[in-house]
Amino acid sequence: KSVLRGELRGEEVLVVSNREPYVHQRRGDTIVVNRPASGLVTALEPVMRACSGVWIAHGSGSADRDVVDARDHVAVPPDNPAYELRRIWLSPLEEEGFYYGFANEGLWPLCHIAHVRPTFRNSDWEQYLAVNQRFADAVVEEAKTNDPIVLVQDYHFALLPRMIRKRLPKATIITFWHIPWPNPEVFTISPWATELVEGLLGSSILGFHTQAHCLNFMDTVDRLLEARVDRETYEVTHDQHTTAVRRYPISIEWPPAAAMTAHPVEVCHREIRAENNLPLDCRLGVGVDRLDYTKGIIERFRAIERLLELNPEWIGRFSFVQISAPSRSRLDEYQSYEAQVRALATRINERFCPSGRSGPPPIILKIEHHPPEAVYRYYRAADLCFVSSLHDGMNLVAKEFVAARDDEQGVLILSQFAGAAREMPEALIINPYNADQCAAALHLALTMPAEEQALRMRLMRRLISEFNVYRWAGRMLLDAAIMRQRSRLPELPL
Ligand code: GDG
Repeated sequence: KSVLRGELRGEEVLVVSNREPYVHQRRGDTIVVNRPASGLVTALEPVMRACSGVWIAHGSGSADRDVVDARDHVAVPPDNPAYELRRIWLSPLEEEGFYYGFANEGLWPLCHIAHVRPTFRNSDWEQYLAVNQRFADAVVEEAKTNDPIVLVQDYHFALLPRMIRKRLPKATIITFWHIPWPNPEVFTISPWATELVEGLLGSSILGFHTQAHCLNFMDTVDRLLEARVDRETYEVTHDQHTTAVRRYPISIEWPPAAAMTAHPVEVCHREIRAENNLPLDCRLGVGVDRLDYTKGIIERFRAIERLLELNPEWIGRFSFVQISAPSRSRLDEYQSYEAQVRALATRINERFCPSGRSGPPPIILKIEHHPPEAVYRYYRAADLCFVSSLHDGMNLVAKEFVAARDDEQGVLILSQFAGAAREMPEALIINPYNADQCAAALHLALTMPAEEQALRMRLMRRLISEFNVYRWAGRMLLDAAIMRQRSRLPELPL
């Protein structure tokens, strides 16, 4: 944290993200402030606290301004204001086209290999363009200097870097793409592939979670544009501007906030089983995801079914709690995914725990938002955590489970298709499409000796303690600071 403060001293920092770090809701005459559960907010909040800049975000509840506190500028955090939140209110048409349409029906499936076809509509593109322009206007309005550091977050704002660059040519623009970047064959499916890539190349630094995503991006540029792509220095020069393409694997807060580990592991173990009507000796697995088709929840349940087929000794002795926060539920694809998840859980439970027969069901499905402390109680109560993403930029749940286990027990089963698998090979790495392999991993996890669990857990905890979220933000800002210092050097008369 102190490194961050040092690098940021005297610099103006602006953050742009779709989601706001605090949601202000009206309850009668009072205003209740909530912090949404989001890895991105956790990662950037310390940066903003350190530099007292401005965070520009889409005001949640745009559609219903009566229930939100509709001020454009608010000082946050509410208890100890350190920076300013500037909210952009989107009309229903803008929200539909920009957020639901282009970002989440177009770019999200385009960038994830999850076999859901992306939908690209002209009307969505127009809103995406217009909303990116509105955010660019807001950045220019909020900037007090002509060379601020601007941190642009995610696939909602691919066009923003270039728009800002045109109006603030001296700005240092760091863009972080939180989701995977696919290969050029896939990316060029988008009718606006060239515009998107040109937009991103307005950045000074463009960050991804993995080296593979950096390389895919550079290959895409090579395919689409007249640009110089240097695969040794990871730099792309286009239109006389150079963008450094860098890997910055995101992480989580370390140590976790005290409230997350306030309940001793034994207490969590006992209470969570009691709350779910499970016997004290019932083995427990946990999954935590937004209810999203990229997370492989169906494949996870099939693996549990396969475990019970292959190792029937676990029937009635193992339960899996799936916590799923509803997400993007206005979209058909998400509604139908939820229906499939519910139907599969019911079928598996009926098969192994028919109604009338007592005993723990194989799957306990909780489709509702849980406060982060409640999620951590499950992490601490479980024997294993199962992350089965079909494709995932990083996956913070895997890291949170490890951070939660200060008792050095518990087994992480982790998809080879999540960025996190590159950093934590000590997890049981699986292919979520291979039900038999996943079932074998579940059995292995349930029978793993305590010493081996501790050995694996210690290695993963060491990684996260060192490469925590402050390091993620700090490394990006340090690279930006070096870039700025270099650009201020006088030109040599040679
Ligand atoms: C994108 C990329 C990348 C989930 N359900 C509940 C809940 N969560 C919390 C988890 C975790 C966060 O949401 C999810 O983070 P992930 O990283 O797993 O996934 P995405 O939301 O898809 O995030 C991803 C990330 O950006 C950061 O760059 O890692 O690859 O797709 O913190 O705990 N939290 C609460 N209740 C829930 O029901 N409180």
